[in-house]
Amino acid sequence: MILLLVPALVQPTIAIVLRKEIRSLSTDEFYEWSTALHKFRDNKIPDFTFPNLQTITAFHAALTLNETYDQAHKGANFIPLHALLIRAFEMGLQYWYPNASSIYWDWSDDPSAIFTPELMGEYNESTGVILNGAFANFPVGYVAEVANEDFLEWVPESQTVLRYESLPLNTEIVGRIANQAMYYDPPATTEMVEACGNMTSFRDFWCCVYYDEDSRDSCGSTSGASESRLHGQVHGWFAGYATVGDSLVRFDGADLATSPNDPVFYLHHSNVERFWQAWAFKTGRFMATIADPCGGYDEETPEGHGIREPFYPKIDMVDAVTDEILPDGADGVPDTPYAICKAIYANPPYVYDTYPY
Ligand SMILES: [Cu+2]
Repeated sequence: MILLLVPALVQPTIAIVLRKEIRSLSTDEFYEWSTALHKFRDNKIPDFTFPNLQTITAFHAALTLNETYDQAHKGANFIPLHALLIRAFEMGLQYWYPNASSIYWDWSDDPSAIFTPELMGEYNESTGVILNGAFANFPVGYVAEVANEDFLEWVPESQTVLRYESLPLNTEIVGRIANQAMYYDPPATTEMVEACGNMTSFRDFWCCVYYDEDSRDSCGSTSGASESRLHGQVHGWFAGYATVGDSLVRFDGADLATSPNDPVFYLHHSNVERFWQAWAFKTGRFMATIADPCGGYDEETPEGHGIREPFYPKIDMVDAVTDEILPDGADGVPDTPYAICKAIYANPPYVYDTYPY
């Protein structure tokens, strides 16, 4: 007992979070995680950049629907930006339940197996309504309504669009119709996941994760390229479509604007982050330099995705998620992919229970 206390007295220790696969949680652990998620949705955390779940959704939407470019997808920024979002989510949950973490969903292993009453819930296969479990009839805030919240004061309205009039972007209650083979390929196999682990630069790694094999040559192009079974297809696979009138509408989990409304978003992106950390431990950190802490970041990445290009909207986001691990924060340093790679490679605040390579 004394031995355990001594290190804490000598120097403040940094708690490194262990992220586990959703199916390895005990019943109590899943209960605590899902309860924390509900609290994060329903309450405001004082003095935290992302005081509730909807703020993460709105921030993701602001980056994605930026009038000039999608700063969250289709470019190298995709990996660090989503890493940051799930870290923010994790810290939000920890406010309500200190042992919570950004657990992940290893969809390369029997992906349907999490849609059970004990975990993410069964769903009605024609309406998408979640029938049971912790997220049955899980209501979420409209992004358009979230835009009225105080936290978005830093969004200059003239430049950021939170929803397009022509697209029905928001689903009031999260729903899903997983396994729609007619629209989406199933999630990647372990072999496909492992292939990305062999990439020798950050650029090749993110291109492998984001694009379908046939489209990787056009990595970074904003049109005409199809997305991979490691990310985009997985969103569509678990969320699916709803029929509204004569048209098919994406459920939140597959909608670029509102995907973080669906708790499965965080499970999926934590899995993607697990790939990144595995790649970083195997390759990235050995290639990292002061100028390029990501380890081979794409010089020719699309506009909005440069390694030192600040996120827009500009908030002190990196500080918000790194203050805990870097007591001085990164004050004065713009929020960029550079800042995230530097913070997370140098001193990762989380690790995973298993890695794919
Ligand atoms: Cu996204």
